[in-house]
This record gives sequence, structure tokens and C-alpha cells, in this order.
Amino acid sequence: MTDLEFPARFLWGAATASYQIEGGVREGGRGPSIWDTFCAAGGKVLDGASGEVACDHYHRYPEDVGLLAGLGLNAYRFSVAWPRVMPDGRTPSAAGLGFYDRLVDELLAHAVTPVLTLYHWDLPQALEDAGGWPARDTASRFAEYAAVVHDALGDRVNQWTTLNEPFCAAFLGYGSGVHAPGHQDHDTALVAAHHLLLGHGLATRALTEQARPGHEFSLALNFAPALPDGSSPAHLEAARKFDGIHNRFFLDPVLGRGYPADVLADVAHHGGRFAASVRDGDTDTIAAAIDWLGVNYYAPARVTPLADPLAPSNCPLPALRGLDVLPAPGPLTAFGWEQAPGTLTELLRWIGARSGGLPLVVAENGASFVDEVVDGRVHDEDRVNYYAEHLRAVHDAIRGGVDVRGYFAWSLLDNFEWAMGYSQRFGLVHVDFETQRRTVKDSGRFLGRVAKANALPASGAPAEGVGDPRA
Ligand code: IFM
Repeated sequence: MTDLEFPARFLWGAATASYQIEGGVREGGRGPSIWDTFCAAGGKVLDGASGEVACDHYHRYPEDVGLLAGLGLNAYRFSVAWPRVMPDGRTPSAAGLGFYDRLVDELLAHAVTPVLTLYHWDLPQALEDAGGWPARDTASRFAEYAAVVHDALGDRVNQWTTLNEPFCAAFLGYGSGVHAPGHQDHDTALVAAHHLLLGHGLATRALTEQARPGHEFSLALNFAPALPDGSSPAHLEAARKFDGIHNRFFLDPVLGRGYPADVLADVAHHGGRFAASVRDGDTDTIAAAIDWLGVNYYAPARVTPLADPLAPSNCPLPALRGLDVLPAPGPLTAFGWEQAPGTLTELLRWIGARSGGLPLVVAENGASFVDEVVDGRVHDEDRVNYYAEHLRAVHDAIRGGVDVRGYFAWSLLDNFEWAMGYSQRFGLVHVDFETQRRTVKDSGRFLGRVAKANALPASGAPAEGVGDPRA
């Protein structure tokens, strides 16, 4: 059997996010973000953890870039901390921009393509105090911030992603309240979602106007395919609802289809502030042309109907009535997430078809497992297998005609996993949070070998054909 080759110029990378790895929250003039405030409030994050030090990447970025390049990866997806670049959310800071300037130069010196995300959830606290994402003004502030970063780095960065997972920023931040800023109001969350998408559109428009040849624009959405736990009409209806609010509510307006009518009907009972927030022309703005869509995929959701539409449920979405999300069947990751690689193939096919062939990049995919450093090695076989299976799934989609141009593992480093603190390790590189010592895991070596070969072994043990992952 021949190896499974990937297209030429495929981006092979790892992803991170500023608050999850940087630390240095009071250095270089950085202002506070909503995550600093949320963590400091206590009781919101497991073990009282915060990103105050995280992986100390702010100081150790040369080592981290060296590790990524040493693995053989050719791209790095990172996010810029808005409160570092604009401590009050509005005024540019030369010192803050300087950090990303140095990071980008370091990446280029290692022949690694920078893929820059402008917003991965660390809103400047000053802007939250002024209303946060539920305030329309925040979308305009975001476009101004985007232009400032683009002015500073556009001579060297070609890949620009506006938002990472607006679903989480809106629904976990303002709806369920398990993420910063911790508000719990579903109507507000829907308004926040609209303003995030509006911010994406305004920023994309602004950057497109000042683009240089080679610049590409994108955003990254997190998808959870809804798998009905039965085939009755009620099951199918529950899956439709879940899919609507989780996936299509974000995807469709970006693709120029507007907000899905069925979802608007599903959430109408929330009070109508969302409908009032959508002004003439907004859907055109949100539909600003993008060059590729980032697809973040971890697991499907097993959805079941509830006979009593008002019964409490585990569904974390803007109080959708009449459905529940079941515990995932195995095999599971340490987070309890289902491992279902075939669902990734289906998802990529579905988005490819729905978007009329828009290029896709798997912008996040990965798994947390319990890792141990033994004699300076981390033999994370579960994660090696996870990557092998999901890469096979991506290859299946490509073979079926979907235009997939890259794959980014989540994450380069073990890091601050939001409300779960440091309890979930997703890294290709193990981080000892006491000493900040980095140890490359077998999965990092494995992915690097696949990247260098631009091919996955067709069958057998994942490492076959690309060498021993422990080497
Ligand atoms: O750590 C997060 C990341 O910030 C966004 N996507 C999912 C990851 C794992 O939960």
C-alpha cells in the first residue's frame, strides 16, 4: 500500500492562543483582559488557576519556535493578545506590538509560516467595561485593532484569521457563563454572537482594503456535528436544532446565506434583542469574502429529544428547548470527548459542499490525555493514534474532492485550558508547569515526520513508513 500523500504546499502546523501560553500579563505595558479578571474573581477556574504565567511563552518564544521548527512543522497558528497591543482596547502600544514583531521574525528565520489569529477570547477589560461584545461599538473597535496589527505585521504575515470560535466567545462567555466574562443571559449571548460576526466582517473588509499581494483572510469556527441518538422525527428535530445553533448560525452568515430562519425561530423565545441588533447591511458585512475557512473539530454531539420542552438539560447552548446532549460513547479522550475521526471526514465534505468549494484548513484538532514524562520521554501512544486517525479522515475528505489546504494540531504546548485550568494536556510538547521544562512527546515527533514526508502511512501502526516516533 502506498502512503497517503497530501496536496503540495499543505500547511502542517500547530496552534496556540495568547492567553493560554504567553503569561507575562503585566509586562510590556499589557493591559488586563477579561480572562485576567475572570480568573482573579476566584471559583471560576479549576484549582484557582490563571494564565498569569502559563507557559511563559512571552519569554520563551525563541525556544518554542525552535521546538516547532525542529519537529518539521512548516506553519504556526498563534493569536495576538489585543490587550498587549492596545492595553486600553483603543491605543496602540509599540512595546506590545514589538513582542509579535519579534515572534514573527523568529518564525520566518526558521522558515515557518505565521498564521495570525486576531481574537482568541482575550478582550481588553476596558472594552468589556464599556459593554463588551454585547455592545455594537466593540465590533468597530475590533476592526480598528485589526488594522493596527495588520499595519505592523502585514509586511511579513500573509495569513490573517479574524476570530477563533465566536461560538465560545459568545455562548460560553455571555450565555452559560463558564468562560470570561462570565455573564449568564442567552439573549445577550446571541447579541454578542452577532457583534463578533460583525467585527469579523468589518475587520475583513478593512484588511482587504489594505491587503498586499499574497495576503489571505479567514476565520475559524468550531463545529460539533449533531448525531441524533435515534431515527425518530423527534430525534431528527433535536439534531436539527443543535446543528442550527452550534454550526449553521455561525457558518451561514459568513457564507453569505444570512442567519438560518429555522434557528431564528428556535431562539425567538429569548426576547428579541438579537433581532433588533441586526441592522440593515450587517449580513452583507459579515459575508465579506474570505480565502479559506478554519475548521476546528474535536468531537460530535450525541443529541436526544426531551419530552418535556422545559426540562433542564445538559445542552450548553442558548436554552434550546426540548433536547439534551448525552454522555459520549467511547473511546474518549481525558476530557471525556468522543473520538470519532470519521465524523471529521463528513464534516469537511458537508462544509465543502455548503460553501461551494471554499478552501478549508483544519485550524484545530487534537486531544487531551494523561501524559507522563519517563526518562525524558512522553510515550503518548493514544495521541499518536488520534492524530493518525484524524489525518486519515482529512485525507479521505481530500480524496473525495474537498479542498483542504492545511492541518493544525491543537496544541503546540500543554497550556491553560480555560475553565479547566492546567488539568487537560493537549500539547505535542509536554510542559512541566513548575519548571517550565519542555519535553517533546512522541505525538510531536510523529506529526513532524508526517509533515516532512507530506504523507501519512497508508495502514498498519501509525508510525510505519515515517519512522519510529520515539526516535
Ligand atoms: O483550548 C481550546 C482552544 O482555546 C479553542 N478550541 C478548543 C481547545 C480545546 O478545548
